[in-house]
Amino acid sequence: MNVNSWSENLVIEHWPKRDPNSHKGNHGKVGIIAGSQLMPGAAALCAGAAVESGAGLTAVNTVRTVIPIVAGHVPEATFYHRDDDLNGFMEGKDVIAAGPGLGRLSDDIIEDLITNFDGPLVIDADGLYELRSHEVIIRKRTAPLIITPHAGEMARIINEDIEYVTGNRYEAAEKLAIDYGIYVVLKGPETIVAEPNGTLWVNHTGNAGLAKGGTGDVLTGMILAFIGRYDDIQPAVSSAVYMHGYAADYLIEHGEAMESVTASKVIKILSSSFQRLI
Ligand code: B4P
Ligand code: MG
Repeated sequence: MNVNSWSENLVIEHWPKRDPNSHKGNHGKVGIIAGSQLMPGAAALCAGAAVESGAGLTAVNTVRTVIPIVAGHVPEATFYHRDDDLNGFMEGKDVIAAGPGLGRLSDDIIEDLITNFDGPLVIDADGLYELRSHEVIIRKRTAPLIITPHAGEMARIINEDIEYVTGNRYEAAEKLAIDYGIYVVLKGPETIVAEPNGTLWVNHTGNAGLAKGGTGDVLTGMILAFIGRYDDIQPAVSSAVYMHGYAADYLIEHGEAMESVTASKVIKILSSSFQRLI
């Protein structure tokens, strides 16, 4: 098994410097399909993390009543109604993430994206719920697909129990990545990024303060923004995972109790985390 560590040096080496002559179109036009009546925060956290991670243009597709809530947190974002034609939302996007707080009745959206969106697609959270039923269209897809399950979500996708996943993390991530031809980000302490060819990258930043609702939505927004800014998928995904954990570690260094780490605080400290590392 080919397991490598994604290190601080690799993050710095691959960091995409902002060209002084660049404009917003050069830094990724990213789309987020997230949030629902009872989970508006997932969309706000995901979009806030994308903006704070340097995305050039961030568009959010969510339900009508959630738009003012997300806009109140992320005024930089633009919005699309969930009921509107999905093709219009896909148009012009460099990368799309779907799933946080989406609710489990939105699987037609996931199917449509896997089939018709021709850029990198990140699927998380509720978007993963029926993933196994899409294996045929996933294998047919040629553009990159990145999935970000925690152990519980992974267990459902591969039809095993959670104990199997936690006891066989590397094997499970590698097998699914090769089988479906996708990138698998298996979250948890020491998050693993598996490439479609089976190469594994393990992350060593982060702490148990991240074991709290909403931090996964932040990671999805970061992965989305990083993919929009990098040339290659794996360095983007591994660096986003690294910086997400690094930011949580930085909170602890700044005197935050692990109990009081929140997803919103991770977003707030991203800027000084980037500043310190890069
Ligand atoms: P969900 O409703 O799916 O939880 P969530 O919204 O996905 O939370 P969030 O998006 O914030 O966190 P995520 O794990 O994605 O939970 C539904 C059910 O699934 C619950 O009943 C829950 O008990 C169960 N469940 C959830 N996670 C499980 C798990 N790992 N194993 C078994 N059952 C589980 O993202 C969290 C982020 O924090 C990731 O980046 C992760 O790597 C990081 N993180 C979490 N714990 C960490 C730790 N100890 N050290 C370092 N990093 C950690
Ligand atoms: Mg999650």
